[in-house]
Amino acid sequence: GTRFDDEYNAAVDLIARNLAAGRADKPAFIDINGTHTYGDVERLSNKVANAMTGLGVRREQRVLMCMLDTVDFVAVFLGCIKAGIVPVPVNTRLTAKDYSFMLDDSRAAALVVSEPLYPLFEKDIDAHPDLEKVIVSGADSLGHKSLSDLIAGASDSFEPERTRLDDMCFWLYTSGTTGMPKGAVHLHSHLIETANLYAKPILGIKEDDVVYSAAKLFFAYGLGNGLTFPMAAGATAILHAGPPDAAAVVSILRDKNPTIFYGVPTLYGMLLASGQLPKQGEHALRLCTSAGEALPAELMRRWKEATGTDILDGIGTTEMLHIFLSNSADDIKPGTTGKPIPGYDLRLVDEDGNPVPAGEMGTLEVSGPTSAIMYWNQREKSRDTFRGPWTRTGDKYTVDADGYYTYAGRTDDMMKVGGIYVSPFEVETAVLTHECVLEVAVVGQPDQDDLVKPKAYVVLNQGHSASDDLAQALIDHAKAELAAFKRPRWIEFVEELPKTATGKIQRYKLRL
Ligand code: 3SK
Repeated sequence: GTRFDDEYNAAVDLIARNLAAGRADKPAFIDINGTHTYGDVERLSNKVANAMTGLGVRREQRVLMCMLDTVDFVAVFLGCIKAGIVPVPVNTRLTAKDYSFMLDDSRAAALVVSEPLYPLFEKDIDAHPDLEKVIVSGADSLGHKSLSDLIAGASDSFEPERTRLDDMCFWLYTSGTTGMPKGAVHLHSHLIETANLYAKPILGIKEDDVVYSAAKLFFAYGLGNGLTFPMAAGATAILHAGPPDAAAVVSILRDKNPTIFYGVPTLYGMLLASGQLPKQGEHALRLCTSAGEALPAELMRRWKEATGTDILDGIGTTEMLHIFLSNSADDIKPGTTGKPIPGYDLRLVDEDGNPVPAGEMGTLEVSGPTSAIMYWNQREKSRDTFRGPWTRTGDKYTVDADGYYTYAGRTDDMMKVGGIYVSPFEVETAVLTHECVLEVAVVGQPDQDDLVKPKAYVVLNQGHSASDDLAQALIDHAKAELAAFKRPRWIEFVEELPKTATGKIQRYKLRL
């Protein structure tokens, strides 16, 4: 076919640059199964590309990936991209209902799922008309195709699909205030752009870095941290398949010697509370990053005191793929999100979309080369977010005379819990199905570390009275309906909820 000037394949680039630099035998990823070199990543991703195309998955079709952080994730993500297939990594902590929606919304032709997560798909696996192949990664393939068998049987050389810079490359789902998640569509050019604009200049990532991201690869934040950035620089990434609890993270920091650690504020709080953090001299860290929600200045100070390292707080979005506003190593202002990263333009606008006067609070809009092009099959929501060159974040900010941005909440009712968006409506729906509940409103409330968690204000049905046992029963009930991190942490029983004349709940009156 015709050769285009803008021919480019993101997976080919991320691997080939390392092979060309003589890094075929250099460790690229270290996971539960050992060390995988850049040469291994080339071969594994070629095998996945051959296996997928051999199964009949075609260019531009979607492959839903519900996978733990191991080299299999890397091989499937990059292998699909090499073949022009569109991987859609999804959060591994969601419910069967969420996955069912994503399979239908994406019309995925194949699903690759890590064995421990398969039960969440099992019940209605045959109910998705477009889903033709199910591939299980793990020791037991549970009656489906096994990723390791497919890999073992496939050739390790592959002629990549001739994609272009502006071709659809991968999607990432993001939650909305109402309704179900939206698939943000990203292009081949976006991955390397995030490395060039953020990781190289702001983190100064280099070949001799060893990175560890507690944020998993399925998050936009984790994908850049643990895959794009180390590969763009020829560095080494540690992948941990299990939950990033304090014990696991502490042992990685102590034993695996990462030089860059990427976390979220909730985790920094947990690590500090553990009392087990390695002191300076007991770890190899040179830099840490935080995103997901604003990092309280006090946590930053305590981390520096405990470990001797700085945390660079920044903000990105799934839509922009990675961080566009950040503190940097030589310019940290605690309690702020820092300054715009060169290559991105930022502005604060009012409700009509007009820039606000200097010093006033406004909604943050970003312009830059990594913006998703749309939400799949969501014209109205796409038009509302992707406004010409500007992408609307929904976050409110102020900027001071020196150019530092400070987070000031959301324009909608969304909360960030442990770095992930949670819709109050979804939590309310889960509480409301309890027989004792008449009405409920959920808002974010700061915990002891000043980090937001859901709190439910509940009006009880007649005949039921408030008690601690009932509060716990409501939390347990919601937890059974929701992904666990979305459960309310506190219940407050009230006589009535504040409402407008037309009956709309005024959540802002409940926020402290
Ligand atoms: O939550 C963030 O700040 C973030 C950072 C990088 C990439 C994606 C996101 C949502």
